[in-house]
Amino acid sequence: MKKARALSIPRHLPVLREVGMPMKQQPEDLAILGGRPAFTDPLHVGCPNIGDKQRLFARLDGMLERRRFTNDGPLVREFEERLAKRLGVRHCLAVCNCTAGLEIAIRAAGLTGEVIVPSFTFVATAHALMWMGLTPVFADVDRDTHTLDPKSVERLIGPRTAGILGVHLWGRAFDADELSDLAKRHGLVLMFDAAHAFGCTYRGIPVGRLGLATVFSFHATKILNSLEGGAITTDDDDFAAKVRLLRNFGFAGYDRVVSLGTNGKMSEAAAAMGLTSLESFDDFVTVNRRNHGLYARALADIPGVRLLAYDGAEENNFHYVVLEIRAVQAGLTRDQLHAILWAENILTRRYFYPGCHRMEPYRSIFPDAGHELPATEDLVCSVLCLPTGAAVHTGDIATIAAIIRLATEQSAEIVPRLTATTR
Ligand code: T4K
Repeated sequence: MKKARALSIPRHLPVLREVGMPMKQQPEDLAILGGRPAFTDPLHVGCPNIGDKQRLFARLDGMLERRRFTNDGPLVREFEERLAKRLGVRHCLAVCNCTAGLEIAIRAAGLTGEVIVPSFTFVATAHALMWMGLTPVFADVDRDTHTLDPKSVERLIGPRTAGILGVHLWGRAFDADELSDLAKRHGLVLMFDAAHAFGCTYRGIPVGRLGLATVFSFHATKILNSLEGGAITTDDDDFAAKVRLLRNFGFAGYDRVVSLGTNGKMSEAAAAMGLTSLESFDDFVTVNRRNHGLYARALADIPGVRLLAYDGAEENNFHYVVLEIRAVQAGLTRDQLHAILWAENILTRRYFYPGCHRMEPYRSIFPDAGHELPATEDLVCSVLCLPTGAAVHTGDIATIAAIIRLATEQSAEIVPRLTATTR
């Protein structure tokens, strides 16, 4: 029988669990009001998952023995092959990070003019377009799913529109059929930023097989990580050939440069980590699913606190635990809860506040973009991501949920005592 590999789980020392201190029960227990922080070490959103260290060391040892560190080495090729097989795509091209991957994919697709993209995403999605000389045009997202709203996209299509760059935010694959129809009807290129979505499906189809191309991130904070890294997947042979040239300075042979290019290559050390991470991927999903389920049960009946659910009919990686905080029902704002949790060393993140359209250079270029983005404007002020992954213990989740419950149930007493900046 195959021996199950142990997950390498870094040890946090949550004060409550380690010293048997009772759960926080009254406002004075909160660190923000003078109590002792619940955790001695910070709990992060995005603490890296680590697979089997011995397998990683063996791969790095082989790399050193071969003295092949980069430029399409054997570990990168093995990583690409395994990823392509898992995703069921013809081509998977590893790159140094997702942002460079997006830039390369955008150039390989020959896009010019405007590309429609959500504002509710990590700024890299918009920056990649701008960096390539394109204009990102910000569409709104669906309030429930947080992914592109096709109706908003359609309203923005104009004579300069060349493509749509959808984002599988939080690993949730969205209505790609409707976007695909829209793209076909208007002759637009459809591509996806799947930085969050490795291992997820849409109608049973793995993310990575939709549109002309999909770009993944294997950054340290992602469920599958290669320290820094990413990959471009496509079923289009010509597109793949272009990407291959573009990521390696346009070299088609030792001395033959046939196009413009950049350095978008993945290193062998990154591929060693990526392969090791891939071997533990299913374990990581198991841990994330467990964590998500624990949060869901612990937070279920708290008014004004909604945990974003994953579609049970699809495969999900459960990598982001996303809350929406509704101040009227919860009794406190997202930012107040954020401040309360940070004081406890629970380093929640306000992804993706304040929205790309409110960041530079977009804010100066499109000062009025917010008027067309009501759902985005609402979500950037209500979404809060909680820590998860292999570094988070089940007891940690109980502690975090208990603090959220205390903060909301006793908000009437707590909120007036918060400092002016927090309020
Ligand atoms: N598209 C989308 C939709 C994305 O979300 C991203 C990246 C991209 C494109 C671009 O992908 P890459 O080019 O990065 O491959 C983090 C990540 O840096 C970023 O990759 C990710 N999205 C984004 C959602 O999260 P920050 O600014 O939050 O990073 P940082 O340094 O604050 O890290 C988050 C937390 O993780 C920290 O509080 C501590 C912890 N951490 C982080 C690192 C790097 C660790 O514990 N260990 C570590 O090694 O952006």
